[in-house]
Amino acid sequence: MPIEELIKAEASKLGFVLCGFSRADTPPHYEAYLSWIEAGNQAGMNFMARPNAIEARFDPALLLPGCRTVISLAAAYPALDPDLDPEPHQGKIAAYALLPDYHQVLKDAAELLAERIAQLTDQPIKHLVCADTAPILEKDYAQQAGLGWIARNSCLTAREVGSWLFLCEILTDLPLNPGKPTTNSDCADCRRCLMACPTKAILPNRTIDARRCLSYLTIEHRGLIPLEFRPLIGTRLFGCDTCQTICPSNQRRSAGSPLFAGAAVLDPHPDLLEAFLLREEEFRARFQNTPVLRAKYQGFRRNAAIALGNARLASAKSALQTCTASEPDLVVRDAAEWALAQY
Ligand code: B12
Ligand code: SF4
Ligand code: SF4
Repeated sequence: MPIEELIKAEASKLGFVLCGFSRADTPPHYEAYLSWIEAGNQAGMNFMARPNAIEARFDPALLLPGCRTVISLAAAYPALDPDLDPEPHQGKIAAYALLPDYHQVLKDAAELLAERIAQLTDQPIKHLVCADTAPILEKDYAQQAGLGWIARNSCLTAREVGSWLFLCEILTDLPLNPGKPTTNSDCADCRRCLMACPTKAILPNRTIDARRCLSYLTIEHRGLIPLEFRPLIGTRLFGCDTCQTICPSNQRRSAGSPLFAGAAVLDPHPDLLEAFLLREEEFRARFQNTPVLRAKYQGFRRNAAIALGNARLASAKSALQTCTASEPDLVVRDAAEWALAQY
């Protein structure tokens, strides 16, 4: 059996649902990334625009000297049950964040795969694992390797599993035969994600204006959220799944990769008032080792206050009033003041 097939079989045994190979060349849509940065679409994510990150995305050999192949891997996470609508007093956490932190889970599995590749080839290989941890255009390489297409909602989408996927790569000096890039997309004339996006953050070239995206605003953005977006946040506490939930490619519900089998799963719809009242140590304990920590305590409570304002929960009014009177954190206090003004 060719080495590429053996590697795919090992990847599948380790719990990856997709695996493919591309040459470590400049990714085909590198220019689109440069224009994206030039237009400021990265918002406050300065790590997307640092000069060394811009260079590394052009040439993976700057991340791994001698790099010849990018092995793209994908693991699936379970989508939320679309019939399970939250109650008015409940918030929403995006599906990807309900599991143990994918950065570590995928990295560990990819390191094991690299070890097995070295055994298969009977030679030490130089390698670097990237699991949303390095300046590399992950979706572009995945599409080049034939894992799926970049859909209009900007997500890498595969026929078998839709877009509820995490991506990761092994950069290696091993020369492997590249796969066939995915050239077709199932989007055709569909525009559902464009219509469903509450803030119209999806750009015509399948990229996202992070300044408008609720995923960015509730996860990455530090400080006050601009007023125009606050009503559109609805009851989202962390992340946004709207442009994926609406997508016809996602209508088959996958159970997720074996990589996450048996893992503890967070409640996707926590009680909003309880979330708002969490103390810092409770926040850390509840979301320990999950992506939710990325919002930090301040961001999470800011989001919870805005969600309470949008839900106009009578039971939360006094907690919001107490917050406006005595909360030392200006960002949280501002969100609580805004929330009270919505009643
Ligand atoms: C920055 C970032 C964000 C930002 C910006 C989103 C974005 N799409 O750029 C924010 C915080 C908003 C975000 C949100 C989310 N993210 Co994010 N994010 C990233 C990150 C770190 C970089 C993405 C990037 O480089 N953006 C810059 C733009 C220019 O590049 P691009 O998005 O790859 O866009 C390419 C295409 O548009 C293509 N292109 C350009 N023109 C054209 C034209 C055609 C016809 C075609 C086909 C393609 C094409 O070229 C571009 C360059 O490669 C990646 C990890 C990584 N290192 O890649 C994860 C990543 C994209 N995120 C991921 C996830 C899970 C999410 C969320 C679903 C989380 C959530 N539920 O809230 C949302 C989805 C939002 C969305 N609709 O994209 C996954 C996506 C997996 C998948 N199936 O695609 C990734 C790959 C992380 C991972 N390793 O699993 N994210
Ligand atoms: S909703 Fe329609 S246009 Fe948007 S990504 Fe899915 S198939 Fe493509
Ligand atoms: S994640 Fe939400 S806000 Fe961002 S592009 Fe998709 S639907 Fe729009």
